[in-house]
Amino acid sequence: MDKDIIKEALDLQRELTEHSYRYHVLDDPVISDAEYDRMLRRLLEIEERFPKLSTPDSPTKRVGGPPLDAFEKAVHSIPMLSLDNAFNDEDVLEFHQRIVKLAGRDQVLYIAEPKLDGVAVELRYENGTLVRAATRGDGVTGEVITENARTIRSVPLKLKEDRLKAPALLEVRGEVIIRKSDFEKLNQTRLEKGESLFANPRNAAAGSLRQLDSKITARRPLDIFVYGTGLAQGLEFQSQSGMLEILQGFGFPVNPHIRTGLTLAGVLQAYKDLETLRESLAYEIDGMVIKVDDLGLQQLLGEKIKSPRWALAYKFSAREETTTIKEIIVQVGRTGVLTPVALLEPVNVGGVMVSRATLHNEDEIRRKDIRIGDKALVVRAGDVIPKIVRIFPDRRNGTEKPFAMPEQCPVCLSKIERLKLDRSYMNKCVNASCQAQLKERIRHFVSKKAFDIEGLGRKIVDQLVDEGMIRSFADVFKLEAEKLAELERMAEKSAGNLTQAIEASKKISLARFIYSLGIQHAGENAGKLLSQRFSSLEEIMAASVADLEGIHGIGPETASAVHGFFANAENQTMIRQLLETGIEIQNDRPRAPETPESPFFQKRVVLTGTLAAMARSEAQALLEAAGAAVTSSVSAKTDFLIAGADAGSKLDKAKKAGVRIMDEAEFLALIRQA
Ligand code: JCF
Repeated sequence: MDKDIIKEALDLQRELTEHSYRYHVLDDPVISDAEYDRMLRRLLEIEERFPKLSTPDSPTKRVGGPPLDAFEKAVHSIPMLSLDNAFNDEDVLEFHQRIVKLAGRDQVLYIAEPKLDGVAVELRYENGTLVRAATRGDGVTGEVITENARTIRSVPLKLKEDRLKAPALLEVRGEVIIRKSDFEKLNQTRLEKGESLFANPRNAAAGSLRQLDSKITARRPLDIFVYGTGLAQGLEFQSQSGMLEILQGFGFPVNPHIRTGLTLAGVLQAYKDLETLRESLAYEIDGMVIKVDDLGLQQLLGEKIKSPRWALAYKFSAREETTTIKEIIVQVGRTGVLTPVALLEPVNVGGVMVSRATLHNEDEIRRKDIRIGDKALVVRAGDVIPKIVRIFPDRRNGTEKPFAMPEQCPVCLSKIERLKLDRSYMNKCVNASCQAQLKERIRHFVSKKAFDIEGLGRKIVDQLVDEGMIRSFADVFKLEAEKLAELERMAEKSAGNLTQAIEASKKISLARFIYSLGIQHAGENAGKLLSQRFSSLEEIMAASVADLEGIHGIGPETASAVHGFFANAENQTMIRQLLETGIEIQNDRPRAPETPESPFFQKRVVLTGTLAAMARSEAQALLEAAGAAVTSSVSAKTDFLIAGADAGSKLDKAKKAGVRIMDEAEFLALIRQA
C-alpha cells in the first residue's frame, strides 16, 4: 500500500469528520453537499481497495453494518438513574429546601435544561474512539447498539482533541431524538408505503435504535444531545456546566437552551420561559431538568436507589387526558365528505378545555373500535384539533354503543356514497346543493386566502344560507345592506361595513379566484401555478387534462379534478353567474415565458438568506422571467435552493431533502447565461 494513498485516506477521514461535525453539530457547514459527497465517494473507493484503512471511526462507517441476530446485554458501569418528578412550583420549592438543609448553606445555584422526550443512551469512548453504545434499559442493564449509534451523524466516532486530550475512558450520556419535522416526513413515507405509523417522535426514535439491521437505522433521522457522564477517567469536572463545556469541546452536541447560574427564583422563571419556547422547538420536550450545578455538592447530596437527590424533572402539564365520548356526530364538509366527530365530556387538556375531537373517518373508528360511551385518551399537540388516540376497552360497562355511519346525509337527507379517496374510504353526500356543503363552500369562498371578505364569519354565513339569502357564490355579491340589517344580531353599521367589504373584494387575482372555488386537490399553490401558466380564467376552463398535467407542480389528481370541475355544466353556469355580478379577475402574474434554454425553466426555486448583488424581489423577478416558479417553502419537489448570506432553516431543510443548493455566485452566473 503506497504512502500517498494512506495519507490521502487519513486526510479525507479527518476532513470529512470535521465537515460532518460542522454540519450536524455546529449547524454551520463550510462546503457544499456535492463536495462532501465527492470526498466521501473517494474515501469509500480507497477503503474498498484497502480495507485495512476502513477503521471503525471512519466517516464511511455511518451507513450501518451487517445485521445482528440479537442485541447483546450491556451492563452500565454506573447505573443510569432516572429523575424524580415535580409538577408545580411547590414541588420545586420542597426540592430546594431539602437541598438547602442537607447542604447547610442557603445559596445554591442550579442549571436547567430542556427535558428531551427521546431515548436515553450511553456512549463509551476508549482512548478517544467510540467502542460501545448502549440503551439505558432498566438503568442497570441495557442493550448494545453500537452499530446503530454510529449511524447517528451527530455522535462523534472519535473525540475531538482541539482543547483536551482524549481520556483513556469516557462514558457520555445523552438523549437520542427525532425532530418533529423529520418525524412527520418519516411517517408520511411510511403511510405511502402502507407501513404502520409511529405514534410519536419518541417511539420512532426507540424503534429506530432497536433495529437489528443498522442499515435501516442509518436511514432514520436520529439526532442526539448529551447531558452527562458515566465513568470518566482522568477528567476532573467542577460543575455540571463545566462538564457540558468539556463535552462540547470533545465534539458532542449540547442543547443550546441550557441555562446556568440560576437561583430558585431563576429556575422558576426558566421553566416559564421554556414553556413559551416549547412549541417553537424543533423537537419534543416534556419538561425541564433542574440540577445542582456544583458537582461537589451533588456528591454530598448523593443518590437514592432510583434517582439522584441533586436533580429534578419539572414536567410540563400533560397534553393528554382521559374522558368519555358522549356522542358521535357527523359533519359534512365542503366537498360533501362526512367526518365523524366525537363530542366529549369536557376535559382540561394541558390548560385548554376540550369538548370535541375529530375521528377522521369510519375506517378509523372501526380500526380503533371506538364506541359511544367509551372512555378515551385525548391528546392535543400544538394547535391542531384534538385527537382520540385510543379507547380503554377494559373500562366498558356494556352500555357502550357502536357507531354507524348514517345512510343519509344528516343535513339534506340525500343518499351517502362510499368512495375511495387516496388510501381510505370516504363517505360522501353526493347532493351538490346540500346546505351543509354550501355553507362550507361559502365559508371557503370568503376566507382569508380567497375573496377575503371581513365580516362574513361562520355564524353569519350559517344565517344567510338558512334564510335562503345565499344559494350560490354569486348571491354573496347580491347581498343588500337593508336586507342584511334585518338579520338577527346584525347592526345597521355592520351591515354597511359588510356590503362595503363585499364590494371591495370584487377585484381579485386569478390565483385567488381559482383557490376560492374550492376545487378538490386545488389549493393555494395550484391557484398560483395555474395563474402563471394561463393568462385568463377562460384559458384554464378550456385546458385539457394533458395541458394541466404538463404544469410543473400540478399532479394528475389535481389536473383531473380541475378539468372535471370546469367540464361540469352546473359549474359553468355558476361561473357565468358569478362573472355577471361584476367581479373583476386580474392576472397579476405574468404568463411564464418560453425560455427552455434557461437552467431555471420550469424549475421550482426557493430563495433564502441575503443576496449581496440585489434584493430578493429582484432575484425573484429574474427567476420568474426565466420561467421558474419561486416558492417560499422547501419541499422534496424543490429543484434549487439559492442560499444567500446567513441562510438558516430553509438551507438545513433543503440539505435534508437532498435539494440542489446554489450560492449567490452560481446563481448569478446561471441567470446571466439565460
Ligand atoms: O433530557 C432528558 N431526558 C434528561 C434525562 C436530561 C438529563 O439531564 C438527565 C436525564 C436523566 C437523568 N439527567 C439525569 C441524571
